[in-house]
Amino acid sequence: MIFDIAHETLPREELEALQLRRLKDLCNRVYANVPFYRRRFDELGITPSDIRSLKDVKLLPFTEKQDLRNNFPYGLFAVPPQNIVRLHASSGTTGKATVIGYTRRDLDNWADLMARCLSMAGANASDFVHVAFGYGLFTGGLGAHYGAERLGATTIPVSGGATKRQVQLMRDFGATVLCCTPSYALFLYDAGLEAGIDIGKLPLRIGVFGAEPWTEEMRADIERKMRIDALNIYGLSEVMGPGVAMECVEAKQGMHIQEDHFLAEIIDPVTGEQLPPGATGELVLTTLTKEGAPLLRYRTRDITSLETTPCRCGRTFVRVNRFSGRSDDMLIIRGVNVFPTQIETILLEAGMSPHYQIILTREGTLDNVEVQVELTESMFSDAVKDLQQREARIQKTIKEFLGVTARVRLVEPRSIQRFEGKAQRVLDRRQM
Ligand code: DLL
Repeated sequence: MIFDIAHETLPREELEALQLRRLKDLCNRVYANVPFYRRRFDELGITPSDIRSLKDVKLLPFTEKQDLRNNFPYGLFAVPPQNIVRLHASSGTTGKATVIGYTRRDLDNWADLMARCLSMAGANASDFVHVAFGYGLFTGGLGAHYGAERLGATTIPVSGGATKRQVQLMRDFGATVLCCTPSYALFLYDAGLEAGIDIGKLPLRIGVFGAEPWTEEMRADIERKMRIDALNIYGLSEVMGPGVAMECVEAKQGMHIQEDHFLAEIIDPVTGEQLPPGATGELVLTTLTKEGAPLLRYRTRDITSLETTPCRCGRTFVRVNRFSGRSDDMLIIRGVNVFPTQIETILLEAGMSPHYQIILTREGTLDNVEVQVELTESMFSDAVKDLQQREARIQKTIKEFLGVTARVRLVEPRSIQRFEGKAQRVLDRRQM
């Protein structure tokens, strides 16, 4: 079923007319209300009235994660505080996270868009939706939650953690839709088997999985083990949260971008030039309808291409293909975003040497992180007990500030390889 047939099947011409109307309105709003954007427009010598066609989007300035950090916390909001009814933030709590504010209308649109996504996956009002994305500042849990409610489904707000209990709840409550990261889905499956519950034999029929990269092979594995349709969902906190794009169950070939709310471009990540249809590059998104924290040409850093051929599901929205990577060094560890520099900051604040390496491995279905850091000469002579305490302290700080459990290992001075050029801080040995 198509949840919002009027919008999701709009003929291209009408869709583009709607996008242009919304883009013009957006430019007027940010020019009038966000000094940051007004300055950018002025610097580029443009005004909102220069946007006459969708092609003119090229004239507009990009927005980057750093711009949100520089304007932390509320500098890019376009409405007064009394109109903001919710905040979310991306991980990275060492002071400068990225903070997003939603008006009532933003939340309403988000719920609609997530309801569309669940419906694209084949869910309906009779479903029992088990939401195992984290609830909190992360957008996954609450995003899926309000979408499931909007769809009219029975929503089960479980959040993450307590894995064995989750499987029991899935069995007892008769979950038919599971929302979580793909790696967690596999973890749930294994935990179920250990507890004597085979998820493949439960009524579960749909998985809505995202927030981290995964592969076609992983999809096949999940679908075979759990006997479900496993669909890919995309989003990012800065742009809204989950629901920016979603795969349809009919084709399972790329995620439809909700183009009536988001204008998508693919650019060359080095030159910033727009690339022709079908080319691979960085996805750039403009939030056409957001009121609280609208963004012009947000650089997602996600590398992909757009698929414009008609889809058999009947939706007219273009699709993004599976992401092949990122154009920055952000790591996604069990669905949590981490920049190596955040770990570095913690190490340095703990008085450690600046020589460290982050090693990622995959044990079974889950990511493991080890942070190796060199002791300074003076620490090297410390008692073993002191060193262990130091390791434990750093581990705790990483968990507290970044939300990931890392194993910290202090190693001998000068034992980590030195590099002549750019240091290779991350060894990603995960094989997906
Ligand atoms: O991960 C929002 C989300 C929640 C999406 C639940 C889907 C489901 P952030 O924490 O801001 O937001 O991380 C956004 O995660 O730029 C991508 O690099 C990555 N990502 C999200 N979905 C996918 C996906 C949420 N389906 C960043 N495939 C994005 C690959 C994904 N990468």
